[in-house]
Amino acid sequence: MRSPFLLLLTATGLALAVPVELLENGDFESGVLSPWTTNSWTISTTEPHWGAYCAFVEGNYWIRQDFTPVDVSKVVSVTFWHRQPEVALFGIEFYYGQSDYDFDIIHAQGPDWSEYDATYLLRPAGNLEAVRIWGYSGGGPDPDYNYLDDVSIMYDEDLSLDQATFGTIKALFAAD
Ligand SMILES: [Ca+2]
Repeated sequence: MRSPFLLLLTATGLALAVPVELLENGDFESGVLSPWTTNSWTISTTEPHWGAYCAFVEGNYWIRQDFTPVDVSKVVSVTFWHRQPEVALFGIEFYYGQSDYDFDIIHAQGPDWSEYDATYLLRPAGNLEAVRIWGYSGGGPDPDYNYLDDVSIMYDEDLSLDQATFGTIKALFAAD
């Protein structure tokens, strides 16, 4: 679906800004965790959201990916798929420096795979350099299982956050 639209934009001679994926192996389809780092998560083949692999942990442990720092105002989306059978909560952290980070709690949406959009948790300014996602412990009598798949951070060096909305598309059509 993407190609015809991009070709159309190219044909009109407009500047072409294509968001790029900042994370590597966000779908875990390499079959190993690298370049993710962790203190307990493992690769799992149990009902991944997509493909053959996802990441899994039991308990309150983290999985993290570092990348070359980018202007956070040009990050257009942070999304991931998460499955937590016990439907409790989990944590997410965004790093803007080695020890400069924000921690937020996200409540699980349901026992099955759910897509989460964490874009709203980003700061308006700064250099984003890592994301870290936590499991949890407690919350009920069942095992504290967490599954993670299809983690994505999209970055567009040509667009600011407010421009990188559907308003940009509308403006393009209005220009005709
Ligand atoms: Ca996968």
